[in-house]
Amino acid sequence: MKFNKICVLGLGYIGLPTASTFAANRVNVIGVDINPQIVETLRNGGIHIHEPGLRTVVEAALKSGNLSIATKPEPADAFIIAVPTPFHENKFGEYNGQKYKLADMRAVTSATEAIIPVLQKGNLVVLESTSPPRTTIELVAPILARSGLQAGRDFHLAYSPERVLPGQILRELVENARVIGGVTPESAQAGADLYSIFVKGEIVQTDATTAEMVKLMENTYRDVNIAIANEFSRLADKFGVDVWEAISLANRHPRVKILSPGPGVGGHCISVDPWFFVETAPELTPLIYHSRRVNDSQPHYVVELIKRAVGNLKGKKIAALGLAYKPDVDDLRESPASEVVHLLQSEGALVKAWEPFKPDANLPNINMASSLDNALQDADAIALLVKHTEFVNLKPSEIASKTKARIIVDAVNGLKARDWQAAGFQVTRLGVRK
Ligand code: SAJ
Repeated sequence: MKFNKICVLGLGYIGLPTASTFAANRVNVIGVDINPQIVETLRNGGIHIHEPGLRTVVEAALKSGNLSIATKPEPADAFIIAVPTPFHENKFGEYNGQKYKLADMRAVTSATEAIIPVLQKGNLVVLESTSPPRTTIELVAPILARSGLQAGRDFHLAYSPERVLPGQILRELVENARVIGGVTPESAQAGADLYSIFVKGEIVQTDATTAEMVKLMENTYRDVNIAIANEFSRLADKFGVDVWEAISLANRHPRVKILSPGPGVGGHCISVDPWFFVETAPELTPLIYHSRRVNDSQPHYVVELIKRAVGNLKGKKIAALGLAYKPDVDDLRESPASEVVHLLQSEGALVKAWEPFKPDANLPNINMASSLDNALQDADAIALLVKHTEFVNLKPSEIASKTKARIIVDAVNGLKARDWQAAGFQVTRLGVRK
């Protein structure tokens, strides 16, 4: 199949890089977003998300005329839906007394509906949004059928998950293997034709529900593995073992690859996607459910650790280093570090948070420091919550000269305990009680 014009619905972390990458490959792309602010920003040459290299690619795409921004879809050869699938804020499911979160599919529904008036025979529609299994055939196909055209007969329909890592999106978009699941083999082939415009990784074809499940399995696999690493950190603490040493020794086994414990699992993917399995099959997913619970409770565990080091938190001044959801990114969404800060505050601590990747973040109920020095000033204790490279490289003696705090809690294995002890600090580490 040939593609002269593509319409990308949703210009967020996935849609915008995807639209610009197609445009960079000389395809005529209409980028659609229903948020007038996003449309306005992009049309004025701005960009609303932070991702290394993205600004340059978007600017070039707009300047070349290959990318234009609109609020509604236009007729095209292919439509890509890349809108968010968050949770419902106030709606929960329940199974055997256990509450679980529910996917909010309203954005997928309305993006799909927006395609109906412009859908033509022979088109391709691809859903990229992470979705519960069977969404393509049970939600998207019936909505599009309202156009009078039938998926698999009159137009192609496929699901293709994005698998890019925030911070490396532009490179991974091109280099990663791509799974395309069609509602028919012809639909999968049409999807493969589309992505082969820029994908250099392997393109593998399958059916739509398999492709949906693949995406959820990848992130769930990671979540469950992080959960066991977090449990190991608690066990090591109980038994007087250094979990980091134990993990590195266990990982010398040729078939073992234990991940890293930390303050919890954040971001908008791994902490979200496993719930899509729980929601659609709660009776089959006790392991997935409990892994989510373990990871969600890890910020509480870190607060207990800080209490052990500091004592009663009431009135204690704590410098929190890092608020991002993982190292060396500026994304603060669903961040376990922020959760730790909130929990510390709820116990009466006075927290000043320093996030070098977003110093002017405006988060509800978080007191941001203007600099590292500002965070350390007057602090009674320091909590390292994100393993940013610049924190790992901090010089203990320099820090000692900037603060009266002599207690440091390391929740991410970011510090060489011996160096900090030599500089006069009492070091408490996650997963270590020796
Ligand atoms: N984390 C740990 N321990 C680890 C690894 C990660 O506690 O050993 C924590 C991180 O600190 C972070 C969270 O888990 O809070 C998630 O970070 P991540 O780097 O594992 O993943 P994401 O959420 O940035 O991106 C994931 C990726 N999926 C997988 O690696 C299977 C990415 O490829 C997906 O495209 C992305 O989710 C997505 O969009 O679904």
